[in-house]
Amino acid sequence: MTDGARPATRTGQAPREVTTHCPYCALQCGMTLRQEEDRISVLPRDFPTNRGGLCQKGWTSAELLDHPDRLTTPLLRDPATGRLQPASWDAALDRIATGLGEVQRRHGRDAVAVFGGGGLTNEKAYALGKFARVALRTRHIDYNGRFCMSSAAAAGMRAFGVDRGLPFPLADLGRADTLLLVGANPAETMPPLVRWLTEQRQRGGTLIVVDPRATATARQADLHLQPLPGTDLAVANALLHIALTEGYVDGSYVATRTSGFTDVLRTVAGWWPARAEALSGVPVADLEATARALGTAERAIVLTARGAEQHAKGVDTVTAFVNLALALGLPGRPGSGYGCLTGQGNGQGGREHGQKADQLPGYRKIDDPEARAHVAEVWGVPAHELPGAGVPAYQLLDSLGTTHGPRALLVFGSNPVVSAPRATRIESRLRDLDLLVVADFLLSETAALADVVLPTAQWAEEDGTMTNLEGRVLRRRALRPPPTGVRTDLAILADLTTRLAVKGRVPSYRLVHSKGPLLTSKPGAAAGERPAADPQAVFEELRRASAGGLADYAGISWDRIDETDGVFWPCPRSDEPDSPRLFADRFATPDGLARFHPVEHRPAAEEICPEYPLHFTTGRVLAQYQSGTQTRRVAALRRAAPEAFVELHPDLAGRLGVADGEPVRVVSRRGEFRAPARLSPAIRPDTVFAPFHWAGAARANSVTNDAVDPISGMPEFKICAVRLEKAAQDDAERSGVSS
Ligand SMILES: Nc1nc2c(c(=O)[nH]1)N[C@H]1C(S)=C(S)[C@@H](COP(=O)(O)OP(=O)(O)OC[C@H]3O[C@@H](n4cnc5c(=O)[nH]c(N)nc54)[C@H](O)[C@@H]3O)O[C@H]1N2
Ligand SMILES: Nc1nc2c(c(=O)[nH]1)N[C@H]1C(S)=C(S)[C@@H](COP(=O)(O)OP(=O)(O)OC[C@H]3O[C@@H](n4cnc5c(=O)[nH]c(N)nc54)[C@H](O)[C@@H]3O)O[C@H]1N2
Ligand code: SF4
Ligand SMILES: [Mo]
Repeated sequence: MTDGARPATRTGQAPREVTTHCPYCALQCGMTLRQEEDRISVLPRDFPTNRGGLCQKGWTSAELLDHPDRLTTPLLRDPATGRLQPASWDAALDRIATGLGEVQRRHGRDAVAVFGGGGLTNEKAYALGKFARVALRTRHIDYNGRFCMSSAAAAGMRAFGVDRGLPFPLADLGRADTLLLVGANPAETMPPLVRWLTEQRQRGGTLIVVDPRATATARQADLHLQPLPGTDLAVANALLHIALTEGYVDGSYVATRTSGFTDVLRTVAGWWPARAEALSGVPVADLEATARALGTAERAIVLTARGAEQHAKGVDTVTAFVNLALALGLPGRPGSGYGCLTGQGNGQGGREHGQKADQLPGYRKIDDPEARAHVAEVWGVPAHELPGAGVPAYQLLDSLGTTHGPRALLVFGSNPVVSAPRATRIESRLRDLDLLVVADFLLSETAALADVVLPTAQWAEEDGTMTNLEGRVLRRRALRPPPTGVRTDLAILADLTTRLAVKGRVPSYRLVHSKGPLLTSKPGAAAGERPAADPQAVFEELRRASAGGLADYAGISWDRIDETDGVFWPCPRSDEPDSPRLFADRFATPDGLARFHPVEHRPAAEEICPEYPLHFTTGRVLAQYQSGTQTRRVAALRRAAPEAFVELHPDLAGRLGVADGEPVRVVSRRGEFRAPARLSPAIRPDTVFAPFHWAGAARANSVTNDAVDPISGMPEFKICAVRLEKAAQDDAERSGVSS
């Protein structure tokens, strides 16, 4: 094994205490990490978003650093036994370079694909996109952000010309007179954010939550609308209908700051409140109260999250809420606006720097000749050699190993075996690959299928930047170097590029370029001499690549971030202020006007029927994170949320003869999973809910639908048709309890 595991950032003694941010969600709570002897502790830190608050995941985040399950050596699948065996870095990198070379020689460049994650730092997201396009020269790169943010991103782009989750600082929530949360459960998904909701209500504001379940968030609301999953679009159109008839529309704002309102008038005219009530189950009186609370407020904010977005009509649903916000004159008005609650740690930055199939750094479009020329210049390659657009995540995963799809895949920062929709199918696609490479610090369910597993550094072991849900660029700081045998993702990309070059896959001019660090240093350079593995050097290149783009980071430096509480993009110049609030004077569209788009309700991709008579929806619990690879291994979190469950209403349970805690089987056209029933009056009686954090027989994604939004490619995680059976029953008896 070489000792090149050390990242270039490892200079001198690692600090004993660093100010940094939580590794998990997009709130990116400020924390201090302290190392005393062998003990690493997490201390809360006063930061503008969390004000000293942390959730249980944040408090326990350091536990994984020295966890016994931690990967500390590469693993290679032994062809004789079929088992993963420890191997040297040289052997692992050689196996990958040879394998990628073979696949590309036989099937062409696009036969290799890259899958990234919204948890990667900006530097890694950028390097990964560049690695795909410059070193592998494949068009196939996409990432798990498609599952997360893409519908709100697409809706924001088409309405405002830019996609920044919150176009205002989070603290604005605390001062809103009316706050509408649609399909968001921050009490579990971003607990420290609740302080802003509490402040809002203490100031006399009105909180309205739209969720099919009376969640911990909805229980704090003044008004809870409990629609059937998948009917938010109709609810939004009805709210705009009421706003029109009751005179809440801001005519002068609509006239001077927007275009396209007349087309929207036509569609919402048909959405009289009783029609929306019949479809969604939300009483007319509640719709009217909501429209009134928004329409009469001085400061009103509308926020969406995954409940509204993870649908095959997610873009149109978000657009309907954006239309409502625009008609009321909210975006750009001080203290008001529309925003989306970004989810993953770097969900925002991860979607700006080139991990998306159709995108280049700075949120540039890969099919835009000017964008290509700019980025090619920074990268030192001819623009015509940059590949074109690939395909969105689900389409990519579903094509793997097939006659028309990639035959090799590299995964950085995602666990699709648990988190992809219709996961049984995706798992089998992954098994069909000629070569699966996974970089992770734990053996995730996806890594367990890999031919090569590369042990990578954790968040506290490398520097970098993250962009939080407000578009605020933050510094993540290393407390200590990675353990022996472990390399950072950037070092892995640099080392892989070198191997590819040695194997003759990458012409050397791409490797050594005078304009700054490319992916690696010269082939054969001494271990540790990897400018491309230095995150700050990568950030400097990212600044140049993003300059002039929508997400312009050119004026942001690590020093500037250090001197402030983070820097909001766009920030084109280092000597000018950043942009905490957008849209005060104009939108990012060519004419500066926000655009209305008429949108119509349509049914879910899969509707209930006698065989599958229940609506199934999915989401999160406080103590587990995403595919659970990390949090299922933390003792305190396992105690708090030990296993999957199926939430159902006592009336439904009564009809099915299911008792609380009894194991049930949830069955859809695509598969089934099992978990104990959890009876709760908080859910609609026609709907069943399960969290998606567990694997194997308890994997909720074995049943979810893989229908995707036609614009964003986001899967319909939030609704499909299922039936429920007692799991104890014999297969032969199954059908009896299904309605
Ligand atoms: N504890 C924890 N926190 C997390 C995460 C985690 O895994 N665990 N993940 C992070 C990430 S990546 C993300 S994206 C965010 C997600 O944050 P949220 O969007 O808050 O989380 P979800 O639980 O997926 O969905 C929110 C709510 O949508 C509701 N819902 C389901 N179907 C519908 C529908 O059709 N309409 C409406 N209006 N609501 C519906 C669900 O009942 C659920 O309460 O959380 C982040 N924070
Ligand atoms: N049914 C259902 N399914 C869903 C959702 C839902 O609401 N319902 N939500 C979707 C959403 S919003 C999301 S965001 C996805 C998330 O689902 P995934 O994409 O699976 O996300 P994670 O579980 O965070 O996976 C991250 C993996 O990368 C590793 N990792 C973490 N940081 C790094 C790093 O810096 N480098 C490397 N190399 N590895 C790292 C972790 O150990 C973990 O194994 O799930 C989606 N799936
Ligand atoms: S809310 Fe999110 S960022 Fe804050 S401590 Fe919890 S997981 Fe970490
Ligand atoms: Mo997400």
